Amino acid sequence: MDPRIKITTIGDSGVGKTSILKRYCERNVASNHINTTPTIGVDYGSFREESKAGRLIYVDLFDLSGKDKYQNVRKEFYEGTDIFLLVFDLDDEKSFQSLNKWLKEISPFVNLRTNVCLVGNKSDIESSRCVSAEDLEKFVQENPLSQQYKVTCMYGTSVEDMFEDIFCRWWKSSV
Ligand SMILES: Nc1nc2c(ncn2[C@@H]2O[C@H](COP(=O)(O)OP(=O)(O)O)[C@@H](O)[C@H]2O)c(=O)[nH]1
Ligand SMILES: [Mg+2]
Repeated sequence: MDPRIKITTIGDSGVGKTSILKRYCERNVASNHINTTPTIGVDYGSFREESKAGRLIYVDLFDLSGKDKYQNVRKEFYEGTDIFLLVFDLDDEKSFQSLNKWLKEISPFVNLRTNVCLVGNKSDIESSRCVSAEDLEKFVQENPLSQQYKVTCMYGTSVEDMFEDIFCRWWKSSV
């Protein structure tokens, strides 16, 4: 299998897509604060990962703006995506309600080999969490998702752990 994978982020504006990618790409930087500016159309990153067994993977990462006006721009980048990160904000009900709209938008670009991973971000905000575990479970049951993750960009290693899990699964599926 091609050791190059394309990962594309989708989800409403403000859910933390850029923060997740920055948190991962800058994981060696000791900081609990990440500055992001609203994504204009698309941001792109590329990096190389190596498994403990020495296997390589080259990752092309497309961070797309969730704003309506960039819908046509986004469609130019969906083709050939291996893994979609479908991101919502655990603290923002509206971003959860939008998930179906996002699945519909990417559906022409999803085939049997495509993974769609659901990512609930901002797990650090406990007090006002408005997406219930039941609603989340129901959504997961009703939709063809490969995995689901809960992460926070504020501290800890949840984002790093998520990418590690994604890459491990990829290596396993390509033996
Ligand atoms: N509390 C909290 N805020 C976050 C987290 N991730 C991102 N944010 C904030 O959410 C806002 C939008 O983030 P951004 O990455 O630009 O969202 P995007 O529009 O989806 O790319 C920024 O103010 C971030 O600092 C998180 O895990 N926890
Ligand atoms: Mg962004």
